[in-house]
Amino acid sequence: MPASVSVRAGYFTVSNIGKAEVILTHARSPFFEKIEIHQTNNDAGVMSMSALQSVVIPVADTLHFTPSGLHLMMMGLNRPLLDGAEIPIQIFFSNGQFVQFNMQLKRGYASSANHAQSSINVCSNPIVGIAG
Ligand SMILES: [Cu+2]
Repeated sequence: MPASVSVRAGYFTVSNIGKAEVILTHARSPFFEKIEIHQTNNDAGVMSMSALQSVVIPVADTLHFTPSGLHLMMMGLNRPLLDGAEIPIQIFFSNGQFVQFNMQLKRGYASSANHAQSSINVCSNPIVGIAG
């Protein structure tokens, strides 16, 4: 498997269903060496992306990780995966809480030019809630 195929983009939706703001700080999966939180930027049609240290989720707000915005950059896939495979992932918050869920590997979910490597296989949209 070529190295370039070991990078995936991860998409999901998370809602703050609690009474206090929460701050998403990082994500982990046993299937990947490293996961970063990325933001896709569209500067007059020029696409780029930047890594974020954290993302604030206000009370009652919902954060959408999508191909055109926030996404997880999942690097260093350490095992072969087939379409439809369940990928366990944990997302962590600054208050010590974390949420665990599975993402499903999907093929052909169009991605931005910056993520050409990840357009082969990416993850679909589990919806999770966090109580602040
Ligand atoms: Cu990225």
